Amino acid sequence: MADLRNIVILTGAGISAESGIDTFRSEGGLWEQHRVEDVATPEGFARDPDLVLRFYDMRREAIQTKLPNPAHEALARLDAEWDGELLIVTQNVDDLHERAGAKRVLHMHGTHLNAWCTACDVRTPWTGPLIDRPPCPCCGESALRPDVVWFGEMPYEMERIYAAIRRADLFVSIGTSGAVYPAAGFVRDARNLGVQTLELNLERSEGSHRFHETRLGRASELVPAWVGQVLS
Ligand code: BJW
Repeated sequence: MADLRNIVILTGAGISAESGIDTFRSEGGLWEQHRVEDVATPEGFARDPDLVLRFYDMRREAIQTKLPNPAHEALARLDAEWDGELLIVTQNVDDLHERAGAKRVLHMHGTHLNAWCTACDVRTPWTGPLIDRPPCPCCGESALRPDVVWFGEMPYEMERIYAAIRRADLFVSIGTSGAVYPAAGFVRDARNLGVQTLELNLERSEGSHRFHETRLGRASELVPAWVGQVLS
């Protein structure tokens, strides 16, 4: 690790699982309880906005009762102590990285804690429900939706992510199934650029064969151990 300076970390639902937040594709996960097409596409929202707003109101309320776990805390420690470049690209819409103290975090699939006004295009911090169609604090229109990225929509800040991967010496993927693009393609992009790649996940993922190394286990154990190794 002597030449290690710039690190990009991709996190997914698995890092928040031990905080009590449901993953998507595990047994009993969110996509077993709800049809993706109904709750995570713009078409689903247009068809039945009440269903979608209730789904996100329920999850927005739930995440505010959850706490960061040792995996979030270890990444926050790495962020605080790492002198080189570091970017934590999270697919998660919870704020557990930030509540653990991490600063260099990018939410590529948006966040539960913003509302996005489709009338004036302004994003506003939001912790309450949206089901009653509250007015946008900026323009007054009742046109707020969750500020999350649904299938068919463009994830946020892709240029910044690719720029960080181009400069990286190490790409680490934590707690993601590798089922959703473009995030699932980052490991291939990194490898094509000669970047070292490491996966930390509970079980082998769809993309495991693409990584130089995969370590299997719980994020709350694997991540603090890896961070300790990097900082030692
Ligand atoms: C643990 C653990 C523990 C458990 N410790 N580990 C064909 C090829 C390529 C691409 C496509 C294609 N067809 C369509 C596409 C594009 C599409 C896509 O990828 N579809 C796939 C289904 C194939 N992608 C998109 O549409 C994206 N946009 C896009 O491509 O833009 C370009 C474009 C624009 C316009 C037109 C055309 C193209 C957008 C994707 C948006 C994803 N949104 C969601 C919802 C966000 C809001 C919300 O939260 O509700 O994002 S879906 C959901 O999946 C969520 C997650 O961020 C994302 C990834 O899930 P994640 O995090 O990996 O969770 P799981 O549950 O899958 O996995 C958890 C893992 O943790 C597991 O492996 C467990 O084992 C592990 N784990 N406990 C460690 N304790």
